[in-house]
Amino acid sequence: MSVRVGIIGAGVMGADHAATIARAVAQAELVAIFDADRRRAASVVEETGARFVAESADALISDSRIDAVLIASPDHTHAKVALACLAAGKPVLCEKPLAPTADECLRLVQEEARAARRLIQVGFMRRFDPAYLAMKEALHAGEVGRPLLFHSVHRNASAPSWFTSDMIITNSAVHDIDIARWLLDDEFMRAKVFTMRTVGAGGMRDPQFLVLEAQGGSIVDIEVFINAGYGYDIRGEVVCERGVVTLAPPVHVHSRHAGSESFGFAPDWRPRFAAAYENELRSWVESISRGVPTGASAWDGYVATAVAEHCLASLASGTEAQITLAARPDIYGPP
Ligand code: ISE
Repeated sequence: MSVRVGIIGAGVMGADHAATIARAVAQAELVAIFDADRRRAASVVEETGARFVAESADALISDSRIDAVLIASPDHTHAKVALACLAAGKPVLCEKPLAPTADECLRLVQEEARAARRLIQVGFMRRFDPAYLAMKEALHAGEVGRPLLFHSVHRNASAPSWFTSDMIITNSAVHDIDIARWLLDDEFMRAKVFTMRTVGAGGMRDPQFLVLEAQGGSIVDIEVFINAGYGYDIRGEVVCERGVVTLAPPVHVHSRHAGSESFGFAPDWRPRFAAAYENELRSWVESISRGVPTGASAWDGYVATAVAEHCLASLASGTEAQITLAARPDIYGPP
C-alpha cells in the first residue's frame, strides 16, 4: 500500500523532494502539490506526474487522498503548517528548521507530547548521509576513544539576496548543531559566536564562527561561510583520545592535468546530499508504513533552534551564552 504524499512549498527544496519521491521512493505516491505561486505548483505537478495542484495548504492537509505531508515552504510558515498536520493526525516531514524560534518549536513538541505520538520528522538529512553515517559508526566502534573536539565547516558558494545574518545560524548552522549532537550523543551547555571582517554586503555578518561546549566535556567549533564563492564545501573532523575520524567527501574522481590535480565542488547542497535526501525520504515513507518514527524528531528540531537562538544571543551580546532547554518529554526517549 503506497503512502500518498502531499507537498507544501514548490520552491527549491519542495521541487527537489517531489522529483526524488517520483523517481526513487517506490513506497510513495506523489498526489498533490501546493504553493502560493500556483504556476510553480503546476510546474512541479507536470514534471513529476503528481495528481493535482491543491487549492491551499489546509485543503491539502485535510484531503482524504493524502496520508502524509512534506513541508518545504518558507521557514516562518513551518510551525503553523506542522500544527495543522498534527491536528489532522497526519505524519509530516518538515524541512529544517522546524521553526525559526524555540518557542514555536516547543509548541509543536508540547502538542506531540499531549497526543503522546510522534508525527513530526525534521529534515536534518545529514543523519542519512553515507559519509556522516560512516563517521558515527567509526566513533561507536571505539578504537579512537572518546571525542574531544568536532570541527565542522559549512561553506556555501553564495546565498540568495533574502538571506540574513541571523539565518546563517537559524537556517544553515542548525545542520552542524544537529549533526554534532547526533555524532557526539551529547547536549550543549555554552555557546560563543565570533565574527570577523565580513564578506557579505548590506550588513551581512559572514562568515560566522560558533564555539559550543558539550556537557560531556568536548568542544564543537562550526565555521559557517555562506558566500565562500568557490563551491559547496562541507567538512567535518572529530578529534578523539586515540585518533581522528574525518568526513570523507563523496568525491568520485580526482583529475590530474597540466601539472596539477583537482576535484570539483558541488554548486550547492542538493548534489552533495542527493543520497542523503533519497535515504531520508525513503526512510520517512517506510517509517509511516511501519508506524515507527525515524530521523530527527520535533525535540531535535527544538534543540537545534534553541541552541541557534543562544548563538544569536551571544552574537548580539558579544559574550558567552549559557544554554538552557525545556524538559524533554518522555515520548522522545531517554536523553
Ligand atoms: C539550506 O537551506 C540547506 O539546508 C543547506 O543544506 C545548507 O547548506 C544551506 O546553508 C541552507 O541555506
